[in-house]
Amino acid sequence: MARKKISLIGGGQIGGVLAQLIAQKQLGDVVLFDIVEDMPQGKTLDIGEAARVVGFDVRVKGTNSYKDIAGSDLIIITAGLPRKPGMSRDDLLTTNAKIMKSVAEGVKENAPNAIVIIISNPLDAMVTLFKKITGFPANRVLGQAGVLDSSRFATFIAWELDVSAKDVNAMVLGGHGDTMVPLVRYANVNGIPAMEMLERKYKDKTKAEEVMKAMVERTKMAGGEVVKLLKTGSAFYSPAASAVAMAQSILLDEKRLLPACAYLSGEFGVNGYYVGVPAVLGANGVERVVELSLNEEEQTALNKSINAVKKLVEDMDRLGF
Ligand code: TXD
Repeated sequence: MARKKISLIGGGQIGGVLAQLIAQKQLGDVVLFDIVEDMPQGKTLDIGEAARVVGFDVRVKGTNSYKDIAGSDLIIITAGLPRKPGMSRDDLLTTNAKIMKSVAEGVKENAPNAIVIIISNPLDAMVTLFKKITGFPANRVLGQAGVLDSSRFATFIAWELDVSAKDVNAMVLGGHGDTMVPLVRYANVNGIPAMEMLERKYKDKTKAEEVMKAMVERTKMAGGEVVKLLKTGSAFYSPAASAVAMAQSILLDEKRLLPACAYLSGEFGVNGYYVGVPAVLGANGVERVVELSLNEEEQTALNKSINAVKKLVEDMDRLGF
């Protein structure tokens, strides 16, 4: 079987880690594209020279030409500026929409059959714009946010309960912004509700609720927490790892059920918008969106998040994108 080809548009912090992880996992040959001359070539040379010591056979190539992405099975886009301290993701809209426009045109012309995962912020708007410019079918255009937001939530729960993060399942739905919706009621440790374990730990329902609330708030602000510490950019190790989990599910047709920024055609009562929802990811990209029952409080929070996404998309339309 021929190797898969994965192109990464944007060779910055996340792009570099993506290239390294994909090579180490041997998911396929990697092309790292950036507009900065020599930088992607330098990074991929460095990553590639570890082939012997790590033990991988896939090839990793850096480029400044879109022609090199031809024939890609999968493309991951990180092109765009990251946040600086004090900025919200939405503050990046104008700058990154311009960048996304040129990227979408480059991808449409050179790799029209690829499945595309977008990471650039503001995420929900960038996915919407990419889909609009390329006209690619909805199943082949998706965004990464929920896997990371959910990993953050699950990891905080694992640290708090002193259990392996591998046994914690916790999902975050909605847009990739401050209105995201961590689903407390569904959070569990190998099936045991996380709230039940917290109540046993503290022997006090109110205290358990306070601790959970703090973890929910930390999850919502987790991106900003990292930005504040790094000062020069935003999180990149965990976003890259999250996109690789999605890429692997698609490339190996694992059909994992992961929260993804997916196009809704009536699911969750939403039509024609990209929102973070549970989705089955396989060889056809987003193979289906999975609905789940929400109580009134959860539905209200999700509606609020969906409205924030709609407003962002309207702002983008008004700016002429
Ligand atoms: O979970 C998520 N979705 C995210 C998203 C989590 C963290 C950060 N997230 C966003 O990803 C972040 O807000 C940014 O919008 C992107 C990329 O973050 P990264 O940390 O990798 O940013 P860098 O290091 O600045 O890299 C961006 C690269 C840089 O090398 C630029 O030269 C390049 O993008 N760039 C371009 N590449 C191709 N084409 C064009 N036009 C272009 N313009 C800039």
